[in-house]
Amino acid sequence: MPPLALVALISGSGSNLQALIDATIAGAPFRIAAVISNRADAFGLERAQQAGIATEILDHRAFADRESYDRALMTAIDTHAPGLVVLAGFMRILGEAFVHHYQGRLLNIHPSLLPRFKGLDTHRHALEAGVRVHGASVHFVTSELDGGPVIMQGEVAVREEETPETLAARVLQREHILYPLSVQWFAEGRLKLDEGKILLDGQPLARPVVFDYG
Ligand code: NHR
Ligand code: GAR
Repeated sequence: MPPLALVALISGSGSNLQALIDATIAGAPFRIAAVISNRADAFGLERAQQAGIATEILDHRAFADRESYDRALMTAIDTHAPGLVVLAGFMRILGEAFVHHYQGRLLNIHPSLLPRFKGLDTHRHALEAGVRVHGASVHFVTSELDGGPVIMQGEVAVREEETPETLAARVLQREHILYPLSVQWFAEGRLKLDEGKILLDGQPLARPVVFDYG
């Protein structure tokens, strides 16, 4: 079986992209066909070029509305005929038509233990809420923002004198384990979305697979 082709969407540093690149170098059963960024200055573009991966910049500001941006993004992605699209620190909300087009083959990694702390600035919100445990989640994307079914989570214990920055750094380390593993399971055909529910190895997933910090 040829390895699964995926397209990664990024906006920034691309450290999650790097974790995926490193997994492919280590023999994971997928390949990154292209990296698309909505920002020309995203460092992840350099990571991709370094790895010999095709890159494209698609600046949302050049489009009249969200629908036309989403359409251009779909066209750019589908050139590569990917079996999976991953959001890797991608910062633009995607519309209904986009999400529907990639239904069951669109993943996101979000820096919180969903359903808590959807949206942006999650580490600050987690500290303000006084939680003892924080983390990251990999989920299938649906049109409900950060609301799609969760596959996998990695927990991080919140320490004394934590700042959003120190917390973000430790959550990011967990992300770099979670995302390549989720993509590997998908590539192996172990992970599927079936009528809005996750199947792992053909069985409904009652709750996310959690990697705790203990
Ligand atoms: N699209 C859909 N339909 N569903 C999801 O679950 C999505 C999505 C697009 C991106 C990532 C998400 C995250 O992990 C994601 C999940 C951006 C925003 C946002 O508010 C919110 C959540 C996420 C990504 N973006 C602003 C917007 O107007 C722009 C913010 C900026 O550019 O800095 O699109 O957290
Ligand atoms: C990661 O923490 C990712 O979960 C988060 O941004 C960071 C990107 O880091 N994503 C979002 O907040 C999406 N709204 P990276 O560019 O180094 O992978």
